Amino acid sequence: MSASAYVDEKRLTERLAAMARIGATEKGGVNRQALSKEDAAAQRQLVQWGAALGLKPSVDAVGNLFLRLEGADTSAPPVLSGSHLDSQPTGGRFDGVYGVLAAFEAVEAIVASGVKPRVSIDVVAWMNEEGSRFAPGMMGSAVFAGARELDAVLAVVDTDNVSVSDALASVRDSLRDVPARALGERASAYVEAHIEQGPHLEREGLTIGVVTGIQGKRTFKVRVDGEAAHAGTSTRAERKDALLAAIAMVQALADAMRDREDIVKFTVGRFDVKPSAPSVVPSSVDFSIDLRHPDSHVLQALGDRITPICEAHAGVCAVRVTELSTAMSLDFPEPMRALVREAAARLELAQRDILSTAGHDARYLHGVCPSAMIFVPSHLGLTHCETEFTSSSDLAAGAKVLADVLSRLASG
Ligand code: HGY
Ligand code: MN
Ligand code: MN
Repeated sequence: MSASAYVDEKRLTERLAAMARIGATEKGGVNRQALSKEDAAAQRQLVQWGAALGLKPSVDAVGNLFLRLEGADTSAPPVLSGSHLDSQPTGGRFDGVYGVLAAFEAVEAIVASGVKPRVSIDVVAWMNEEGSRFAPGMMGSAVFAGARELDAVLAVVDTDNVSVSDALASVRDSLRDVPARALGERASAYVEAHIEQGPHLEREGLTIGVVTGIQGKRTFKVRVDGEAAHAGTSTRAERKDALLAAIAMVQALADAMRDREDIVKFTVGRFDVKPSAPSVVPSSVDFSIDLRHPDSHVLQALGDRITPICEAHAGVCAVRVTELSTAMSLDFPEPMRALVREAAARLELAQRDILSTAGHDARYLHGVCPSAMIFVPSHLGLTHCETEFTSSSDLAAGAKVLADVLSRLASG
C-alpha cells in the first residue's frame, strides 16, 4: 500500500490540538510568536515526537529545526517538507503548524509503510515565518536559501529591543541536546502543505489546492519625525505633528494603491505613535507597509511610488522609508505541481490549481530546489485570526497527498 494509506487522521488531529495548547489564547487561537518561550516549547514538543519515531533532530545557526528520517543513501541531498511553528499574536491553530505536522505525519506514514526511502526526508520548522515580533518574516528560510545574511537577521530587534540573536540563544538553550547543523545544506526538493488562507477551495467544494505560485510582496517601514509639544500651549503654526503627517501619508498611499479590480493588497498593520500621551503632540510615528500583487511589474511600479508619496506629505516633519523585503511573484515548476495533482487524483480528491496570495517559506526554497505547495481549505477563508478552522478530514487529505508526493521524491 502507498504511504498515504498509513496517514492517521486521529493522530494528526491530536498533535495539532497539543500544539494549539502551546500559546493558546482565550478565544481559541494561538499567540506563539517567533523565538518566544511558546515557540521554544513547540519545538521541544516536536523534537520529543521525533525521538519516539527515531528521527534525528538538528538546528542550524538561524534557528531552523530539522527532524531527519534517514534514507538508504545518506550522502544524497534530502527532501525537505515543513512550514513554521510561529504564529501571529492572535493567530489561528493551523497556519504554519499544519504544514510542520502534516510533514511529520507523512514521514510517520512512510515509516509505517515499511518502505525505506532512497534519500533522507527532513521535517522542517522554519524560524520566524510570520514576522510579527521580528520584521521581516521568513527569516529562517531566507537565510537557509542564502537570500538574507545571517548577521543582519541576528541583529534585528523587537519592540522591546530584544535581538533575534539573544532570543535565539535562549531558545537554543532549551534545545541544548539537539545537535547543530550547517547553514543551507543542499536539498533535493521541498514540499509545503498549508491551509489556503482564502475562501476558494471551500466555496467550490474542493479538498486540495495545487499551488501554482506565490504573488509578489514588498515590505517597508516608515519613520516620521516631528517634535513633541504641549497640547495646550503650542500653536498649529509652531507644531511638527508626526501623527498628522503620518496620517496624510497613509491616506495618500491608500489612494494611490486603490485599483478598481481590487487585486492590489496594501496594508498598514503596525502604527506606533510616540510618546502616545494624550496631552503631547506626537514626536514620532513608525508604521509598516505590506504591499502585494501577482504582477511583478505592477508591484515594482507601485512600490517605487511609496517613498515619493511619503516625502510629498511630510510637511514640516522628516520621513525615512526603508524597504525591508522584496520578493517578486513566482511560479512553482510544472513537474512538481504535476506530482501534487497526480497524487490528489490517485486519492480521488477534488482539486484545482490555485495561486497563493499569502506568503510562505516555499518562496525561498523555490530559489534553491524544485518546490511545491499543497493547500487544504480554510473555513470561510478566515486566517491570521483566532477563528481559523480546517476540518480534520481535509487536514488528513492534505497529509495523504503529501505522504505520496514525498514517497515519490524520496525514492529518487
Ligand atoms: O503574510 C503572509 O502572507 C504569511 O501568512 N505570513
Ligand atoms: Mn503560514
Ligand atoms: Mn501566516
